[in-house]
Amino acid sequence: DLHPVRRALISVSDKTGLVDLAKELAGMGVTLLSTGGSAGMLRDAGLTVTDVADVTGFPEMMDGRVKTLHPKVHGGLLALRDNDGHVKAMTDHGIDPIDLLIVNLYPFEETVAKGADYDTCIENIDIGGPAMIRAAAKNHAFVNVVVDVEDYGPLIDELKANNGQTTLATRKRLAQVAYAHTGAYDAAVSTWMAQAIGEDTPRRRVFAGTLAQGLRYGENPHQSAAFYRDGSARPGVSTAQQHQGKELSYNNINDTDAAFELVSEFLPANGPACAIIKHANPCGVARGGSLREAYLRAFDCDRTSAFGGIIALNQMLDGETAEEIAQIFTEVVIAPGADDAAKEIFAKKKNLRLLTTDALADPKTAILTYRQVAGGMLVQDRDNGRIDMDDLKVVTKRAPSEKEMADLLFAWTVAKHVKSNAIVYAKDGATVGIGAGQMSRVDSSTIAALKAQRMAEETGLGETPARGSVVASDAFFPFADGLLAAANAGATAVIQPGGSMRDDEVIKAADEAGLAMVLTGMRHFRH
Ligand code: 93A
Repeated sequence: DLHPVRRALISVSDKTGLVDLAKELAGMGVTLLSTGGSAGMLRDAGLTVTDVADVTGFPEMMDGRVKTLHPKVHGGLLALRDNDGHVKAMTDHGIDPIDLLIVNLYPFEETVAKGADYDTCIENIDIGGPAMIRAAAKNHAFVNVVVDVEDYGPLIDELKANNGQTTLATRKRLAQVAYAHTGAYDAAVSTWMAQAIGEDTPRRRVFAGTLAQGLRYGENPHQSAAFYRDGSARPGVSTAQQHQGKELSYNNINDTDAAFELVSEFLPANGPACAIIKHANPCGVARGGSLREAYLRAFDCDRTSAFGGIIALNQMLDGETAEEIAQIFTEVVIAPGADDAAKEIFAKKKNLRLLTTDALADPKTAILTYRQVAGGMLVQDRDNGRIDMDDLKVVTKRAPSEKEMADLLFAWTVAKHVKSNAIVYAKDGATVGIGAGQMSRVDSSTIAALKAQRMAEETGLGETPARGSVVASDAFFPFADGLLAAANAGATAVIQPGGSMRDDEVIKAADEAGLAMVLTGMRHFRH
């Protein structure tokens, strides 16, 4: 299944490594064909190149829209070398076989990212390139197709090791990558077009990704798994730099993402913030004071659960905070930077993974989120919903104090990142009890109050920190019972969307219990 490379066609937009590759090929006696810009560059480097225009007998025309779309090219790529009819067709029409195709496409996504106008984006849709890539990939029995600069080196190595030939296994692998490449390219075009023409629900939608890393296993050891990037390069776990520790696992990546998205809600300008995540839910979040204090107060919320957790910080990790974090076992720490003192302290904790990003994630970036269901995908805008003071409606006789209001907004922000039904108690800019993921809101309330009680025991507080706290609910209280549970636990103020048929009943109960309550008019389900 070895097949020789005698004739190569080179047509690349990204000309990185091109000359070195072509020199190696020429050195092995491979004939080089090439299109305008690529041919010019190779000639400038002193190489002998045949213009594709001379092969086809047609000049490149229509601003380059038609360069390689010709039977002399496509016949050379598609002909089965062991098929008499195909061989006769080649002879009859003067078509020479092409054994190697080196193509990378017009930079469509880069053009869109630069904010180019509609016509410029359209002009950057490559047609001839994908046509050749798909042809060469189909004929991988004989033809090699290379679409990634990173494959140049291994290709040359293989040709050298096999006397100018490649194996069928290599050509199959290259073909698989090639089809993913053209597929992703058209996915990018289609995604851009949907947006450009204002189509929120296009009849067809495509998704694409590039392997970031293979994972040892998935959510459980019997599931294989991998991590793919979507090309958006959003700050977070997909772009972070890992300084130490074992490879991230599937669950680590999922939890680290949840932690970083949550902590990114808190602007560094408003002070340090820390979120500790277990199983994609926060088990403690705090803001204000020093970074070390924010960590310690997040930790205090649920010390037991924080063990083996994932910590996200909204500011550069410093030595004194690292010192505290190093006291217990933590899986991952992610922050927008870490100073030398922090790195030195962590260096002694071999199992701790330290990740740094260049920036926090912008919680307002409009992106789509996807969820798989049997036979399909659910697509929605990411929950970018945010409220400020103007959106809040005080519905009780008593209005929240300034301090209560600050804690209400904090608790509400955290609740957005807690699996529904979410109940979050907060006090002095820190969570003191979180109830997550229950099927009944009352159960979430009970668990949150229980957690606050547990916090009192773990930290040696005289009474439950729920006393004098505020409480957030991600969706409305359908009955007064959930609200009363919060009042009984000691909460003094409540934030919730409102909108229940029994709002009046719930408001009346709040008034009777002396609670201050604000309605957001916005819900934060998270399932
Ligand atoms: O406009 S095209 O879609 N029409 C073509 O026939 C064609 N053939 C190759 N673009 C075409 N290409 C692309 O030109 C290649 O995919 C590559 O990205 C680029 C290389 O052009 P040059 O060698 O002139 O820099």
